[in-house]
Amino acid sequence: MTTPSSRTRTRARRVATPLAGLLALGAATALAEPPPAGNLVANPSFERDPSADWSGFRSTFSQLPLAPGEAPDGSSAVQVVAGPTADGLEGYSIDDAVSSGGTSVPAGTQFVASAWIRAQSAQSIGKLGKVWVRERNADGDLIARLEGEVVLTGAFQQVTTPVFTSQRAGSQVDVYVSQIPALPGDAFAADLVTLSRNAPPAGVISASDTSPKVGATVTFGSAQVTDPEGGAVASRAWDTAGTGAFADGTGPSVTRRFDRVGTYVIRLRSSDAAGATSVLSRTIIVSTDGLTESPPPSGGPAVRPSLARWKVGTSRARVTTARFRLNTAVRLSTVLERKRVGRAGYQRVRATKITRVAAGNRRLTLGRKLTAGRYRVRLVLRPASGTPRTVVKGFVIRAR
Ligand SMILES: [Ca+2]
Ligand SMILES: [Ca+2]
Repeated sequence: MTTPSSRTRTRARRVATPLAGLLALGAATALAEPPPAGNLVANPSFERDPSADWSGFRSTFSQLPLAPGEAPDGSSAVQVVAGPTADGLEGYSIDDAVSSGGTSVPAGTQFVASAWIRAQSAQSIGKLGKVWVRERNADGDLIARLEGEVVLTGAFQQVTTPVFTSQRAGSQVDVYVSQIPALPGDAFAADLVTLSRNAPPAGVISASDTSPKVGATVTFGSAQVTDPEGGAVASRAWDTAGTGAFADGTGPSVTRRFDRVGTYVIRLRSSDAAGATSVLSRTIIVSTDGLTESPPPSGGPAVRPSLARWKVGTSRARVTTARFRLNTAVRLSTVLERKRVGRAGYQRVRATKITRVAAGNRRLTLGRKLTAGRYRVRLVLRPASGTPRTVVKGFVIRAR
């Protein structure tokens, strides 16, 4: 059977003869409220030909002109007729032809959908009319969905979903209106379909020192973390200790002192007034000489390679290696430099060409039997998509 994730979208086809005279439907309806500000649905009220903006699932559909005052909004609705494969499980529906809610939606984004719906065939009365918010991945596979439902009568009724919160980053979110269960010959009419979105706070955590040395105290701020809808950020919780407990402060900024060399991830969980919640993070590398990573891109793509457990060490055989864990496959190149003794600047020791490196635990040989001195290694990480990143780390080879 066809699952919702693999729905075949059929182009709208004008029904040659509307279901005229099937029954005396169309009781007068109170006019709907105006569409909510920010309704994301194109052609939500079917005042123009729906074929460009809507597609059918096991159905055909057409614009339905209505008498003055009969349509909840304007002078037309849409008539959706069950096709031969409409059944009791998925019924039949009219779907937005493009994902109204977006094709790269952040996790934690809230959606509410609504529609006005009535039976348009005698045998549809008493069955369920539904409006859905649906989240799918980029391949179209279903992640989650949520419906509001009403028992169909001959009069338009408004049906609204509960608040749906998107589960994964990068999803596509759409809206559709269906009737379940269904048999061929069923029909419903719908009008004023709305989908509104409330995204969680987004932005960049600021750091008072992006290249801290051991012993530095760094202030992290949320001034650049704002709500996309323009509302206030209602709550904040910081995790500067890396415990995941978000128990390190609730103010606009926090401070942390770094007493050891290492890679630290600072997290900020923030919510808007409606409860849409995001977790943003910032990686800080603390070194002995203040060398550190390139700053995170402001508003850039989500995909960015990151390193964890980034260490440089020298074995007894005096092989100097860098060990780290990569969160994504990258093309990697390195440059090793040694500080000039008694002079400013560094001198290149060796460089590697670009190689493909898989995600996971990695170990790189930087050099063998390096002479004593102060070094730095620069890693340039280029993910398949997203922003390249440069990470620089200093280390010291002591005289034996
Ligand atoms: Ca309308
Ligand atoms: Ca918001």
